[in-house]
Amino acid sequence: MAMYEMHLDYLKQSDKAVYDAIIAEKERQMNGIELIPSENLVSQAVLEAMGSVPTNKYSEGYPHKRYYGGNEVIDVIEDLAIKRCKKLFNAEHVNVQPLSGSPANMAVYYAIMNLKDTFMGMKLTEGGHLTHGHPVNFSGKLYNCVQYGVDSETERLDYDAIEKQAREIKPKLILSGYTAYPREIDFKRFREICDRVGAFCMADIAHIAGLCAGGAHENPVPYFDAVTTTTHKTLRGPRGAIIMCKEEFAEKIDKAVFPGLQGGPHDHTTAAKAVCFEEALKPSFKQYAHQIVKNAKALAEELMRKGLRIVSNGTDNHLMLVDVFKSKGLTGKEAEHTLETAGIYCNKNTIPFDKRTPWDPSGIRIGTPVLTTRGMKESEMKEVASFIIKALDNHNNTGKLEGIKRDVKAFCDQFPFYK
Ligand code: DSN
Repeated sequence: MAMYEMHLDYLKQSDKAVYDAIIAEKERQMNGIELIPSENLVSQAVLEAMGSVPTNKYSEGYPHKRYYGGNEVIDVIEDLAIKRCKKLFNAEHVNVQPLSGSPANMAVYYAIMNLKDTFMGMKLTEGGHLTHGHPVNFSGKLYNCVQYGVDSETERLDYDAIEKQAREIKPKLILSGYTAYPREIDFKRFREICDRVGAFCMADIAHIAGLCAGGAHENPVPYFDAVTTTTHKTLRGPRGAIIMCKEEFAEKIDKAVFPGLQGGPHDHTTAAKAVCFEEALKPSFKQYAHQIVKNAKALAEELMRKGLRIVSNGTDNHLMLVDVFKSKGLTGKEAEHTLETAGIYCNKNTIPFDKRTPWDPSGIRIGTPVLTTRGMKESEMKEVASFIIKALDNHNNTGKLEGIKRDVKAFCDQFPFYK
């Protein structure tokens, strides 16, 4: 199992307050069961690339066509990132400059749609993201977003209903890919729907990019018009994003990223993205991707066996939604706080057709990327499920929760990662 050292010697001497806070955060990450499905632990190589001198450079433009001098080495870095990413996802064109997921989505909308154009995205409360057309977000304010959701019985996507809606609405763009949807997405069906209604076919695969790259889920990149993803979730790279698209949309999308929406790219992050893509091309990444799914299935099965209701009765990917309100009479906020007191980290989350509010919903969202990166397998998922149940059952007993936190630390100590 990987075991990485933190090189913070100079920081320790020069700024003890920040050093102490970083070490405390490392300890928190190492001592707890991290179940937030959008988080991960990056390799030392990614960490080192992030903390390196390309952070000093300005390089507006694209490789070999920059608005600043002195970019010959930055060009090498960005070319490497692009080449590796194309290979990893079998992409025709890649832009590695988006600073994060929201700007990446914004760039594609900006390139493809005019203001007030209609597009379709998933409701936030049923698994979509704010940038998928929520009314408080730019995507819902600048464009006319007609949202789709899941079926009320199955809590899964109903592709026929989505097609019917698309035929009526005739959107300019249809977005698939989600942040809290536990089932495999039928990307081929989305492509068909887009072709039938003449819509631009886009996916935001931020959550499942590592599963797509590792062969555990279908990779839509070769046949979608554009696919965005953050690089720091299951893909296990630095915080940032990329856009992959068909060659015919490359110029428009590149222009939307720069100069349309961003200035200088973060070249140290580009270097770390290149490192992440190379890591993801290794055979061990395939094993990791498949193990994430095996672990999530094992965790969901064990939690259901112990009486928790899991939305859609399980998972096909790295995450699941637990209906803690129905199962345990706790709100999502109470469950998140209870688990945190026991050293188990998750996030409160709405479940489909939630009658409660997003600030204090009925569910929690949990997932297995971090635990898988730490080397845990199906048998450990049973122990994780036991910790979760024990904590929820002792939600009003702080002494018990603190005891569980000590046991959680002893459990996590068996899977060291950063020294
Ligand atoms: N905030 C991310 C998540 O947790 O899913 C989405 O961007």
